[in-house]
Amino acid sequence: MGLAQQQLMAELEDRLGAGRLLCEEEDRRKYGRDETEDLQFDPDLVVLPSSTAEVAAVLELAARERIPVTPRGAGTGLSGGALPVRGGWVLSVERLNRIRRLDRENLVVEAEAGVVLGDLQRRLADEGLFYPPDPASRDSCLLGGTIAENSAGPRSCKYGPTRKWVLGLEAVLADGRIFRTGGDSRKNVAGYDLTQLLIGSEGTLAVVTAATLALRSQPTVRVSVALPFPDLAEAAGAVSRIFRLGFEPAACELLERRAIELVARHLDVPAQLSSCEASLFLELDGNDRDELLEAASELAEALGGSTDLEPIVALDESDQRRLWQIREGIAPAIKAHSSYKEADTVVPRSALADLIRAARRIAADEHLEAVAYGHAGDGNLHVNLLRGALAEDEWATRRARAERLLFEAVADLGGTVTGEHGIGWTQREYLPLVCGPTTLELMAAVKSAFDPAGILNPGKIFQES
Ligand code: LAC
Ligand code: ZN
Repeated sequence: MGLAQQQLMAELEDRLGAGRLLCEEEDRRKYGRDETEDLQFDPDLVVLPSSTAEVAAVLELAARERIPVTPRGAGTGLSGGALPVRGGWVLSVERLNRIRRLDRENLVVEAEAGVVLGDLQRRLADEGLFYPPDPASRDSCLLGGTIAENSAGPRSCKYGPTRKWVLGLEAVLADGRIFRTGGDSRKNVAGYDLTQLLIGSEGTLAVVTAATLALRSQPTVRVSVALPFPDLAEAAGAVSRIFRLGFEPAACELLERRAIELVARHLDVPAQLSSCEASLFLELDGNDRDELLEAASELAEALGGSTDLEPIVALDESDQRRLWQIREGIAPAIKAHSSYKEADTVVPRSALADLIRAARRIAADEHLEAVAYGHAGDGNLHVNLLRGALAEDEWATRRARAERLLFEAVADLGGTVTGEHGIGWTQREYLPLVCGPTTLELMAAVKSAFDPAGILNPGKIFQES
């Protein structure tokens, strides 16, 4: 380490106190990766501030020295958003982990960016309160990361993604200035909506240090239904019908046969699900058990009419958990099975069957396997391209070709190139498929209004930064 670097570390330590800087190789490696395939970019230094003022102090110093800063939650992201691709510092918000205030009367909570999402949700559920965003990583991901990525999961079908639940933010600009957006109000049209602009901005505009969230009361009853289909296109086609018929499921997920086969290597899967071509997993929620049971059987009747495969209706909490563990087990099962590349595709619901056909054709042309599953109610399928036995260079070429063709097909179907995982580092080349040059210019202008020196999470979203 050079003298200048040592002086800078001393200055940082002076501002934050001892034990807040990690520079050992092991730590730098740990903070140099996330859950995105096999990428690794080691930072020069990891900084662990524990308050908004300390985040501001870190950014002030970084700005003065023009050091790139990559904000980080728990590193559960799937598009490389938290990777320090230009080196510099990783700023982890893990120590900003306080729930600052719970306003039970107005159903609002203010929590810091480093609170584990699942911990917050359980704490709220103990009081009958519900904060719906449910990414699969909820037991490890941090609130700040979910805001940066506008995370979502199965229940966004009824409740929408993170952005629907954030009323206000506290954040720090790249130059160290602290600012607030929004507030506790459920309606707010006072000026541009910077809260919504920051949500999903992937840590490129500011470091979010705390958020004010809207809550609602917990539904008291949930029913889960798994519907097996003899044909994948038929399952996909059923999705838009569910909504046209007036059902409002909390979750509506599609799992194709291969996805279930891979999970079945790790978990028990009921026979009718492992023997069918595709399944829809639905969750209905509300406060009236009889009403929900009736809706569940109407749904099964309306959608499963053409097949004699028995639907599974789960009422018991443990039976429901078992079903949803199958769904949540897919991503880890794919990861355990093969190198893969995940495309976070979104299309209008009515085009889901076309999307699946296109994915299969494109993958087959490149001798790859495509496995699709995900949030069908939102038109959002995770299409995983699997490497299988291909050699490294062949895999790289074929994968890249297939991925581009897949996203072109998605754009042609009126969809988009990511529904919840973000553009981050890995998806940059596809953004122009769904944003015209003027839109991209506006986005770049927003970036430079917030961060004119370009030190905050550089290399992300835009291809040429
Ligand atoms: C899921 C993650 C991969 O839906 O988004 O399982
Ligand atoms: Zn997902």
